[in-house]
Amino acid sequence: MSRLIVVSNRVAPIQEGEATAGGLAAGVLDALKGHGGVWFGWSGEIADNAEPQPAREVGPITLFTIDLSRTDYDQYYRGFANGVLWPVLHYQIGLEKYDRAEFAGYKRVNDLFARSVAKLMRPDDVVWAHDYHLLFFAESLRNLGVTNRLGLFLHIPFPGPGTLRTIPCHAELVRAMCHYDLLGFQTEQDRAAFLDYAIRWSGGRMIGDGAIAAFDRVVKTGVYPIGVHVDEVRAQAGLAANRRVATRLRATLLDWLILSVDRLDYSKGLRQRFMAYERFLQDYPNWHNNVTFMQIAPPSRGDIDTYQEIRRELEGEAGRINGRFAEVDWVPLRYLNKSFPRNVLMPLYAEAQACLVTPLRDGMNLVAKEYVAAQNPADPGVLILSQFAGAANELETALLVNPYDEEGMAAAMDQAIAMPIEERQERHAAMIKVMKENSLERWRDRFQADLRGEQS
Ligand code: GDG
Repeated sequence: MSRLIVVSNRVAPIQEGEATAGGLAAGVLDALKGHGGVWFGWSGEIADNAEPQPAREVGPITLFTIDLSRTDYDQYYRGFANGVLWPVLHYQIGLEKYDRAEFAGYKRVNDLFARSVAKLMRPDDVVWAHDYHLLFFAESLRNLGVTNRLGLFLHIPFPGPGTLRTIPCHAELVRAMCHYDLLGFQTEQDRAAFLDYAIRWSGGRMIGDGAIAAFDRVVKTGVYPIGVHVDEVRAQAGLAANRRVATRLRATLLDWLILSVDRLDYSKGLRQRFMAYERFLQDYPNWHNNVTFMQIAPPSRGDIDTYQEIRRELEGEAGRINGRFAEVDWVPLRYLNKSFPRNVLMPLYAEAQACLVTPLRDGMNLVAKEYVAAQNPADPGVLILSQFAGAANELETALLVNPYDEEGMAAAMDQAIAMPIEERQERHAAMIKVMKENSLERWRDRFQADLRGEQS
């Protein structure tokens, strides 16, 4: 089989024998472990004379990383990727901060990645790029004369043309994406939005089997919902050695635990969720003293203004809600602005009778799937899930909510806590069935088969 080269903004810190990572990293590692291959990306370091680092071998995987200069980091990563693409692709156009120099910096770093990867490439290698940081990467490689098969999987949503067109360089973005051979999306809605733009605004033409002809190229598009290792999550959640923190937590709880776990990001709908919980405490006083809502929110992108603002805002709201409802022996909201090792997190999922996953938009949302996977099938908890998470397309028996509807979310919390065991079991079994079908292995294998032009 031809060699696989994976390219992503960051290369996950991997060590042999380490507990399996989540999401992207787990899928990529699986894909590379099988037949070996190369993983290329930014080292996470900022250096004035950015030079590629020496290769590092981890089992059959060769890791290549590159440092970024301060200007590249500011323009490519903080600027265009996280100040324009992240908000707009999550439909948050009010947060978009476009700057031409930053867009130029984004393309410059895509060129830098392409030049570095081109040096490593053999004639029959296939390249699998990940996410919104690398929309220009294929065009950069083509400009260097590379003709290998190139695919991109977009982990985040793709919005309709009305939203995308608020990005001043929208036409260039879509043209650049068409230099890939395969574009993978999380949901049919994302793929349809891309095709809508490509056909109505770029003169593209459907040619069957999800492929379009545009810009003198043929691009195949596909839907590949990312999954989790269901059995592995359940095993991690139940392992006695992992359960110490969960046991300590349980000892401090009065009865019910509602849990949320999200990177501290405005797309995750944390402020709306806090408001909905306040509404729940106000409208359903019968649960007072019995319910605890715990929000775990590891800080992320802390050097970007909008992320500092949401952090300040949530700290204020958590204090205000507790000030309003807490009793001497009951703190209704616990807000933990820190991360936990994965093997501690999975037992925490198992401990919670309900999980609130209510992003305003999300490509997939793996927390929702991990929570379901971690449950005891005989006495499972209830997933309350935003209809705007990609996962809602598969997890139809979750309690689906609109994250902009505080009363609706409050009612769902009440329904979740009061739900009879038979209904919980039924809903959970249906979700596990879908998740086993759409596993992480299937995501990895289907994308690679399509990228290599094989039958999946
Ligand atoms: C992007 C897309 C898409 C969270 N807190 C801790 C921790 N986590 C882990 C979770 C989960 C992962 O991080 C988060 O994944 P999500 O899918 O929820 O969200 P994003 O980070 O925004 O990921 C998303 C995903 O890519 C994959 O395609 O689903 O839509 O935005 O695995 O468990 N892990 C540890 N400690 C924590 O405190 N160890």
